[in-house]
Amino acid sequence: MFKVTKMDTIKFNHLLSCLITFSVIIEQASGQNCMINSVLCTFDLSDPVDPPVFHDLTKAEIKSVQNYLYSQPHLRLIHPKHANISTSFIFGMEVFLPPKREVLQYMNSIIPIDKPPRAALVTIFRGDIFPPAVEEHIVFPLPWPTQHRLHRSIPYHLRPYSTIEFLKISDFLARSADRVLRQIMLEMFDGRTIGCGNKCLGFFFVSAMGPTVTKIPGARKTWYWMHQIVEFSMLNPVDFAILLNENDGMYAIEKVYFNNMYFSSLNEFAIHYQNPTFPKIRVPFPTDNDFVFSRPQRRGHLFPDVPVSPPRQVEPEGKRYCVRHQEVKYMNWKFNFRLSPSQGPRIYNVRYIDKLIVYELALQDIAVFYSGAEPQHKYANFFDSSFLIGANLEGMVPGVDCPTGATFIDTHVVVGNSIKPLKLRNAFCVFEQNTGDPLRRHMSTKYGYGVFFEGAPSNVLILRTIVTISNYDYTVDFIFHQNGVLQTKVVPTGFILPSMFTKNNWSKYGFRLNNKLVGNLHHHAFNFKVDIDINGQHNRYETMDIVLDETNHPSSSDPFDVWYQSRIRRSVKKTEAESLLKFNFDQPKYHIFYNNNMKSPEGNDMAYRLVNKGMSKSILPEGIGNEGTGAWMRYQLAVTRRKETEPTSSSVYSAFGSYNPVVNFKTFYSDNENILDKDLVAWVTMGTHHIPHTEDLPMTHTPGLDLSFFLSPFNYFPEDPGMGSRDSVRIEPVDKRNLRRGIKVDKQTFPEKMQCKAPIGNYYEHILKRPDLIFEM
Ligand SMILES: *[C@@H]1O[C@H](CO)[C@@H](O)[C@H](O)[C@H]1NC(C)=O
Ligand SMILES: *[C@@H]1O[C@H](CO)[C@@H](O)[C@H](O)[C@H]1NC(C)=O
Ligand SMILES: [Cu+2]
Repeated sequence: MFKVTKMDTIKFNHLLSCLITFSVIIEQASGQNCMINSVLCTFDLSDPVDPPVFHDLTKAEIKSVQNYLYSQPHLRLIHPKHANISTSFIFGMEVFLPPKREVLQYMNSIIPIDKPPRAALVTIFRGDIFPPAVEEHIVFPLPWPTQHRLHRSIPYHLRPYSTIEFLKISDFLARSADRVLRQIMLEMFDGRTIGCGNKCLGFFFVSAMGPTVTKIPGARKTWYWMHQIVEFSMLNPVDFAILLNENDGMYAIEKVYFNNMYFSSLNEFAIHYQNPTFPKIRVPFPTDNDFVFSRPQRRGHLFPDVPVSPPRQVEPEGKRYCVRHQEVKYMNWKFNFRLSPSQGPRIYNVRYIDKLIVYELALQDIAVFYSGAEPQHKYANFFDSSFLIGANLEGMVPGVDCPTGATFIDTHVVVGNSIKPLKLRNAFCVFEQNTGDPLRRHMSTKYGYGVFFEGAPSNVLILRTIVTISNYDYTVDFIFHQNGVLQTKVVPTGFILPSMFTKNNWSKYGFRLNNKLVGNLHHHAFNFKVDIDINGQHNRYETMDIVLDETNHPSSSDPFDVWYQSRIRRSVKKTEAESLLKFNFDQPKYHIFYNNNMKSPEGNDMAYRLVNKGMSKSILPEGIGNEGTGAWMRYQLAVTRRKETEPTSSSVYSAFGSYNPVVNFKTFYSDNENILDKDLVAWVTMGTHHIPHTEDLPMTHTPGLDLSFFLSPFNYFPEDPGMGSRDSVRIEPVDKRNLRRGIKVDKQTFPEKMQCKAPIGNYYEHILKRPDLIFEM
């Protein structure tokens, strides 16, 4: 069907002015392409003039918020180009949603009423005031704001990382190291931090040392760790790190770490280095060529024997879903989605056959807690929202990250040292996919059972983002199944963060991966907010405990003989404390949510069940170090009463922790409120412990690492709503008693009659012409 007609090779300059050859196969097909758009509804991926309630800030809204704020003299805002940490500048902004009550009123009103006004939550760094602070302001109404009010003010030492500060810090570190250690770095690490040509050494942020770690109120210190800058830098560390005190924008080196030794300054390190007994090490600079182990590139035993194209999905009669202003319709499903620049993807107003199931399903934070012998790993407790999960989206590549024919959606954010709203290209993709599995099937060939085959293929709609936080990439999928099941799935990939092999006590923390690396043990954890609304907002959370049942044994001659089986013991949770789940294998149970006033004709509670198939256990003691900042990691499920004042379980202020975190999830449940027949939120935590192994080099592959939780109807429908799928197939004899009269096939769709060509992606052509569409130059 496809012919390789042209092998096109171009070259372009890449960061650090190394030349990279980029080869691409451009496909061309003859004949008519299949329909690209939906046959069922219309697509509109443009920025709307009148955005729906859940829509991200549009480019026009961002600009008008900026114009409004820059005209407020008391904010003393400085253009980000000229800003520094001692001035006032806009760090970021996102849509500030109206209260749920107002949104529901608007959505449920029979007569049309005004849409609740839109507002923006703007984060402003106020280095210009005393004491300095991070201020969050609500700016409203959009699109033409006339007012703003202070939402909260956060101590400046808890501020998240900003490009403006990072640039200054890397410059400070590079200059300091070059001034004192130029010769030493050349000798040991074969490179320089300044004027380095193609042998550059760079510092990467690793471990935040806030008040909870240092036990010093107001502390803001960070370990920066030296790497050889070669593809991929994180796999080329040297065992050298600097602890920087960065509390008030006056940067000071507090400690220097090298090879299991600590020094109080670069000078002290330099003096010790001159001692003939100093344990010098030599790490040659890797040549940046095809043979560098850390460069991910096709190699090894190639397969298949010759290049043959892989299978590809086609949509023979066009798309069966549509996307319009961040709203998706697919089969019986309907939902809105958006990207929080700080916390990442979220979906809202999820409905099945028009009935609300979930008001909000939102990623809250991604944490990675490392272990190691050296300070870089020992204290590396990452809360990725402090790096801005959403604003870090790097865009997805059709044909690899999502199918070629997927619908790609851009969004706009305000970041770093630019005033122009940044377009995040291919931030989301939406596609329908045939998973290749049956959604259901049964084959009955014997007369005694009835003779038939009935089955339906599993076709699902997926809304996907892939967030890249430094070395790791996380695929976040919301998967809509035809039978009313909603799956949320996270899959890690990307690079591990290993340490350099030294004579240190490393073996407790990982395995030696090659002559220079040890892969450090770490724990990935993901938290999601699930604002479940089953038949309204008055919901119960109940567990159905599977417990031992002792019954009598009628067929036994001994009247005291006992027969064991299992039984269901229903346990309605009345308080938040009762809802906290620490998974126990000895206590199997279902977790269900329902409205107690809505019974099915059979008298059952019409419920949805939450199934967490991605559980892991955090073994850290509670409340010590950074654990307390991520209190959500303690439970695989916690159910709390929904409050407008508890919108998220984490915040961009988590990195430096605090004795009193800005958002402390513990306070969500420790007030132990009544949760009986209330508007409930389920906080779901998934995770995985990762012991890196040699096959994590050069990159971590995805199979087996996927973590999912499901929301499944449970006595909610009278029977499986998936029976309505027109994708199903039934085969049966014309006459059940006489096969010779033939069989009949009941089928409504005929993809096998497809005459058209699958749509061809033109992504590679685009980026060949416009390299800036994919890389930051
Ligand atoms: C920060 O910027 C302000 C205004 O441009 C300037 O007056 C000040 O000297 C700068 N401070 C630092 C530490 O660079
Ligand atoms: C290894 O650990 C032991 C005990 O924890 C310590 O005494 C020893 O100095 C360590 N060795 C190195 C090389 O760090
Ligand atoms: Cu990992």
